Amino acid sequence: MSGIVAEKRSWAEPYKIKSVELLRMTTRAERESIIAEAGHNTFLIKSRDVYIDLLTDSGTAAMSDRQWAGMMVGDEAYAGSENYYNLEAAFHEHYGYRYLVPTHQGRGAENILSQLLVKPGDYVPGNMYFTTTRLHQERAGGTFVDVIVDEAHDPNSEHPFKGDVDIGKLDRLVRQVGAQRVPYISLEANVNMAGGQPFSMSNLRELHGYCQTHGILVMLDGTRVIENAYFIKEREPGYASKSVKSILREICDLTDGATVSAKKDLLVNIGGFLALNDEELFKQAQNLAVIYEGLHTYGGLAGRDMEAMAQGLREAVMETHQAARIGQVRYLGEKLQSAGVPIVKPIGSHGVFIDAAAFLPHLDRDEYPAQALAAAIYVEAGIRAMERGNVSAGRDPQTGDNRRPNLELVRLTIPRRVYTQAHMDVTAECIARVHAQRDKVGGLRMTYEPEYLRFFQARFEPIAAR
Ligand code: P61
Repeated sequence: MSGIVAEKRSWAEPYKIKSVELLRMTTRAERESIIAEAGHNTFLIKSRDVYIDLLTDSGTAAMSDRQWAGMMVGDEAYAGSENYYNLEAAFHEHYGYRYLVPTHQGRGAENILSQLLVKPGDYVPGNMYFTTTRLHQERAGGTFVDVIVDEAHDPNSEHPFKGDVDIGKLDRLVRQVGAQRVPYISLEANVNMAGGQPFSMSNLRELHGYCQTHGILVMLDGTRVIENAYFIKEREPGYASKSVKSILREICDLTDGATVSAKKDLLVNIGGFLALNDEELFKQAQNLAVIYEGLHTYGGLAGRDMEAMAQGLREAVMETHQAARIGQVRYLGEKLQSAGVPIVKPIGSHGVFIDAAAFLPHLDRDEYPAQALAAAIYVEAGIRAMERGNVSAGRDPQTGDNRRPNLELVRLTIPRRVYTQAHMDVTAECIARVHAQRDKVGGLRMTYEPEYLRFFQARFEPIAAR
């Protein structure tokens, strides 16, 4: 392919559409009462009331015809399902870890890993927190310590690898508490809370060396590791001619295991797994799996789900898929940038993250600007986004205070293979309209706060008009 078409449409979809799902339009008046009823929390809106659903890229992908065909060869035996062995073969080929424990989704794997490795009083460093990951570490008695590079906390930094670990920060922690109190580092690929930002291979190699010297395991959160591999190919010197498949293997070979939510990279609606290289740990993990997930050859999944996951993995490592996926996100991000909307830079892999603090500078962080902005975007056009700021960060377990993270973001998350370029255009136009009237967006007060992962179920009301 050559010429203008190939240049301008380099991310064109490598598939065509065979089946569609009809959407329902609502009026602004309907949406105003829907958001009030939902306590100004987009997690509490019914899907039928949403036009374009950018809440999450988790479990929302469109499956291919081959994945649907795989669903028909589900072997629903309680033990030893054929689909487990098919998944295991794809897993060995593409990730290369020795042992696989399927789980119902990512947090099932996080629960098992944290229970296995974290003891009360331990510290678990990580390249920024993720909500469920940190909660499982804390419930096992550990304390999470953020060791990501400073640039990750700055929405305007153009650092190409904002997911990198600051080895100096890690070393300070290890010197302070002793390596025996640090069972592993939790290394997330394409760091979600930072805006979908990758780590570099050179940083991983240095981390691997450091951790080997100190007897600390490197546990990957591989939920979006294939997208991270694509960024390495695009951005890191020496990787342009390597395949995404080989970069993925190189990443996994430098880590000791992984927790994965298959609902993202792997193009399925449900599923996850824990990957390990150590045989003893694997046996213990299989044993915990029967308490929390189901037998170790299905881990809470139907046989057909495992078959769809195996096929999803084969499709996820295709470069044409990644080019279209990341290209579409970038298309939306660039449109928003040219409309003057403040977003996290560089544009990440799974969504465009609006800088709500810059968007609504008149609101205090304890008036929840990102929560208020997500609600305003819904009212404007029926587009559902997600708060990723003060509400998501929760409270410090020691002091009970809001953590007030530096990043106060609204995530426009793009499901894989679901929406068209016109949907991206409509989204950008909607956000630009809200931006033009940003002074009118008022703050919120929290009226109900659940104890764990409060952002899912919290309720808010508008603070009286200013
Ligand atoms: C998401 F608002 N992510 O991004 P599970 N690791 C990573 C994830 O992104 C992830 C999990 C582990 C979701 C769903 C979700 O605060 C939230 O399969 C990097 O969801 O159990 C999930 O995987 C957990 C949304 C999760 C949230 C937690 O939309």
